[in-house]
Amino acid sequence: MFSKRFEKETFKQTVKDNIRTLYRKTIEEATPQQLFQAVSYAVKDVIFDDWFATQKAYDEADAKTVYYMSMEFLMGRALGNNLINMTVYKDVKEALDEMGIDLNVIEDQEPDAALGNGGLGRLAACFLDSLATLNYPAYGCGIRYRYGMFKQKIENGYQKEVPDDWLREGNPFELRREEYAKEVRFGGNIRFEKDPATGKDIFIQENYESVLAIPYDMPIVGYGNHVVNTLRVWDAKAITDFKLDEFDRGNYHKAVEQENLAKLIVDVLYPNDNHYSGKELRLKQQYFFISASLQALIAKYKKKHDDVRKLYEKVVIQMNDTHPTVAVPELMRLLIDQEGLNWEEAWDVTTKTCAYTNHTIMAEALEKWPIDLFSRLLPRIYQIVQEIDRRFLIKVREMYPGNEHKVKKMAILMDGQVRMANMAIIAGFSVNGVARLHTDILKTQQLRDFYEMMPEKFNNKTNGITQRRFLAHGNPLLADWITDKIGDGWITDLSQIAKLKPYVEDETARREFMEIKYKNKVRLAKYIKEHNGIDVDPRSIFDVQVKRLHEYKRQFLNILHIMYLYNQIKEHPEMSFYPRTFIFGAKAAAGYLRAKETIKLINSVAEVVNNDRSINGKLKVVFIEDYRVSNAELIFAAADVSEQISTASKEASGTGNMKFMLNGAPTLGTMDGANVEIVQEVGAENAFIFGLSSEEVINYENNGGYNPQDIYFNDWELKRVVDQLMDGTYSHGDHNMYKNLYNSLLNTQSTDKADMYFILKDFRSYADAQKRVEEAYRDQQRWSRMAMMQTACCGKFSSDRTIEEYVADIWHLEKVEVPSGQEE
Ligand code: Z15
Repeated sequence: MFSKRFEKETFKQTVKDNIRTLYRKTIEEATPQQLFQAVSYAVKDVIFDDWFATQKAYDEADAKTVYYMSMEFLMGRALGNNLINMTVYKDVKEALDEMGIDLNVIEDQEPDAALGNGGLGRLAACFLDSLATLNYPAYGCGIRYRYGMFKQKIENGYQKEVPDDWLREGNPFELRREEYAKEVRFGGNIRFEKDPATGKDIFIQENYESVLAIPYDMPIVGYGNHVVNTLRVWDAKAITDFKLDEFDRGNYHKAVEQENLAKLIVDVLYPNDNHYSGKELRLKQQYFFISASLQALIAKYKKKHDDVRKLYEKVVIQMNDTHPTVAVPELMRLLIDQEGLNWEEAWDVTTKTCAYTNHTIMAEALEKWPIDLFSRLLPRIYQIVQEIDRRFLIKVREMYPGNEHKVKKMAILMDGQVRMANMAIIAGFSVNGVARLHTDILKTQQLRDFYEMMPEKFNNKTNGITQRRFLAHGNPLLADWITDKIGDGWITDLSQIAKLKPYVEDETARREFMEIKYKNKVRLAKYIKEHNGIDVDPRSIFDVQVKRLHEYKRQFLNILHIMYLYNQIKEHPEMSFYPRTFIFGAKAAAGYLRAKETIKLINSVAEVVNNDRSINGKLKVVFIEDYRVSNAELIFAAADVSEQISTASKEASGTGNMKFMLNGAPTLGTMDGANVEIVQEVGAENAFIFGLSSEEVINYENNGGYNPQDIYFNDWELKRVVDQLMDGTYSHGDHNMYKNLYNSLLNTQSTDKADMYFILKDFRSYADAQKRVEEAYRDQQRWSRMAMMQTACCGKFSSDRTIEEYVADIWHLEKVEVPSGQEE
């Protein structure tokens, strides 16, 4: 039905038939959710044909495959994106229109697949989209969490977490593959024997608990190329095949325990972004999906190949941060204990197969498992880690004789902990950072010793985003306009978007561009009215900060500045001030006190400011509830200003910054992460840069910080804002509501360093940059040039470019052409 030409009438009939067979209803009687299911099943049918054709083509080509191992895949919704990539979105929209069905309403019925926290998980999702679009054989491997990222409710200004029951209505875009189930074992003890025949050591795990891992496959549709790759997420089920004897209490208890273990393992995504929590269950999750994925990949390899010593010729494993690093010793275990390789052979395979991406320099994100926990849960894996460590330290001592300082810093096992990053670097053949600045900081600071010992492993892969979801789907008005001007090549080759540059000097084009922005602001204003009950004026500047709530991202700086502006407007009502709408969206990890207090502060400032009639609507503050991929698409399209204000050196890359740029919003930001490269592409005159540089920050940090009191007592306007945290202005007179935030700045109670994130230090510089934003916006000709330049210069930031770099430097894959799976 979608084959050569979209067959509208067939499609309409299929939807009708689906409604009838699934629900015994007519189109008119069906609920929107039922229509979503019916439409999805019609689409799924076509996808599945291409899916099997793709796997067949890969099989025949015997192509090398990348396995992207990740605890997170922040996919968002599938239906609209699949239609875009199948290049039938408009046809389907039209067909449904004729049936009196609004595709947008249908899309809104789909829950987001929120199997991730933030940037790291969304990056994985963008990579899968690009891999499929670029014809590369790839699997995403992860966990099918029963509950994904929590839903955020705002009650009385506070965040409340509600479980995300995303599978409640069933997921039309998944396929359960019971036939590929794998057993995964935990705990117990290792018995050591010598094989009497061969004299080889054998290791037998005893008294363990085990679960059965069941894969669910989700199709990843490439753009217009009939490629459908696979995201394989594992569910857990108890193994119940041993005989349950009613007199055998041991067995019974074990059965119940395994039942519980299975349920618990895949129950919920840990809601921490950039923070390690050290929970045993989290390590179980990691080992669970890694062991299952590796068993499956080896089994698949062995179907066509008999020498597992050459696994690396057909398989490459990318470890998305340290979370999947247990892949290193697990691959060693499978190769040695199951496949009969000796240590040297197994190490050769493992170190030619595994590569590692680092996503942060934040110390609190580093995974360091307590050895007692690690060895109890994974006894055989621990033995292997010990041996990897032992052999590595021999090399270190060879290279740096007498330098025990190096040993201490580089060992995997140290001070009772297993340091996962060290293992990933030692075993990986590639170590990459995610933006130029980030990689440079890794080489010269965080990972300096490793870089000096093995410089050839280190490389940079600046992140990217998919223009298919964040422009073609999220901003259809702009997408059509661009295609009108330069053709649709940008959809699969974003470098072509530079062809817009000449239009920057075309006044009509600029007006059209700004009219589209305005329409998108109206669309967002409507969403805000419906979901937050707040009226915002689409003619005001939409100044947006959407991302996870974290101290280093400095939402606190943003809201303090809003408090400062409010004081100014109140004090100088005659002062000219361009109306501004500050928009926030952010989830805080459930146990992160300061982050939660920041959300409350934003909402309290919003309440005061939005209800103060004396300021004539000059200032509005909106906190968008439950920020997630689906509403992000609306938000980026409507933004005027992109807030990227992390403390320099802390944001490894950022990817939201690129989504704003793509949609024509200039960056107001620090020289951090990929902001640096954005400024390079768009020109310093088209960005609003402020604050300490990363060198300055690192310098202060190496010298014990700075003294915020010096600023506090010398800047009375800023002091007044800080004092307002404690004087009840934004708390109905409660003097304690923001005490944790207040203390974090001035360190009157806190155990941390005062103002660790340089908020007071950067405040004036930020306020100045905000002034420059206002000046620029007042000049609508200048602003429209600047806005268009963002879109015209964002070519570098496609995840297609990023993936091509991974392929060229790390993965070495070949493209496979796939015929349509539909009979023509
Ligand atoms: C996460 O979202 C990121 C890094 C992490 O180590 C963890 Cl645990 C979660 C983010 C970075 O903070 C962000 O700067 C980067 O753009 C993103 O990963 C993708 O690389």
